[in-house]
Amino acid sequence: MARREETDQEAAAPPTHRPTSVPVLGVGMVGYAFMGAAHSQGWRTAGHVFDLPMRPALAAVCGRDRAAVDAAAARHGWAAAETDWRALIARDDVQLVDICTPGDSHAEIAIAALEAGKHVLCEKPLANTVAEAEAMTAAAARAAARGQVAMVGFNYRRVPAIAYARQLIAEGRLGPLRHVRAAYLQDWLVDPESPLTWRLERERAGSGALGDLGAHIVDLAQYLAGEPLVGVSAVSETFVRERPRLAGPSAGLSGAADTGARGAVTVDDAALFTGRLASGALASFEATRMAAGRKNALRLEINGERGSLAFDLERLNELSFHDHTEPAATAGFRRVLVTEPQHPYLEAWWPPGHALGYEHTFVHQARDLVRTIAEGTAPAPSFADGLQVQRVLAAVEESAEKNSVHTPVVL
Ligand code: SOE
Repeated sequence: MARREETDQEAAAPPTHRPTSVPVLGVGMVGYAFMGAAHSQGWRTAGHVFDLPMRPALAAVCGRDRAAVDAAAARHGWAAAETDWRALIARDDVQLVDICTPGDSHAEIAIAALEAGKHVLCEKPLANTVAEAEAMTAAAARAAARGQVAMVGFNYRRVPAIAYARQLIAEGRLGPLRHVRAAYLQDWLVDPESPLTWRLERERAGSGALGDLGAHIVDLAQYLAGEPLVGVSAVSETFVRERPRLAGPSAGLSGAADTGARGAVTVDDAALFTGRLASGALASFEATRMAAGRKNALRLEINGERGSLAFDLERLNELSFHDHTEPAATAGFRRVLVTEPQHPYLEAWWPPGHALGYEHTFVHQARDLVRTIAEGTAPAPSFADGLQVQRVLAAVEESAEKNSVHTPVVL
């Protein structure tokens, strides 16, 4: 049941303390920027909302700059701070390594952590190349034989409305699928003077909007459909090809100080691609950081023979459902408010109608990972799932390269 109002007696009773018999799961996190802050909140909160078989402990956070990582530890509630990820992995109070760094360090850190006997959570996309993702997946398979868990952080699977959409599709409420339509639209690069950060350099990020945003919608399309993409065709573009450099930790490779220097953008600003799923269903994708006015607009529509589902991350408590088996006179998309206790994850939160937010997806991710580790079940999404996404991204880039010469429209 959703958390109900306390009775007067309960409110007056002395605070009950959580059982201390639950074993501790020591977490060590590498990176402390946006994703580090979001993951920290998930680790802090999960054990206070869900009854978990292990209690996450924020043992240590790691970052290169001593002053900055000490400040991050204090701000986000980490017990210790390290400046070398190898020292973090070696800590006896760390059983799980959470990787929140740019993609160019995912493989090295994840493989070292797995080989050191730790569980791993790695931010998306899994890696910057298919080869790296393959090596990580092989290391995860070896580690699984030792009882270790490796998960990739596609957190949007843990939006209750998306998890519920997956349930409805798996139950057959849409029937055989015909289309998956996905877009992830942001606009933080519309200004050509937005600085050159690591996300705009291939060596650090692997790709641009494609890996940053496209990875999410590729994972969600395959997760919701329950089947992989088997072919893609793509176009991509870099509209702004150089930008001012920044100094400091978010700077690009050269980290040029305030010299006024400008650097080359070496990744895509936008990628549009179509795909075919294993069943023959068709899919279309848009990933861009140039959609002026769209802040975090991840939109999905799945069309089947018996009905359709639609979702917008900017209205993430809602799921639109059209049941095509209903009489046409009364059929149509209806808005399902996904806040009932029977909806995924909601049993632990608030009464119906008390909406959740973006940060709750990281609490759900922490809950699911702790349960997977305690129960010895297979992680989802696994590194193999992350490798499949990486293979789709590589195919998109290969197609976009070939399609750089479009079939001319004869005027
Ligand atoms: C890009 O700005 C970004 O931070 C992505 O990297 C995250 O994966 C997404 O959840 C929010 O937007």
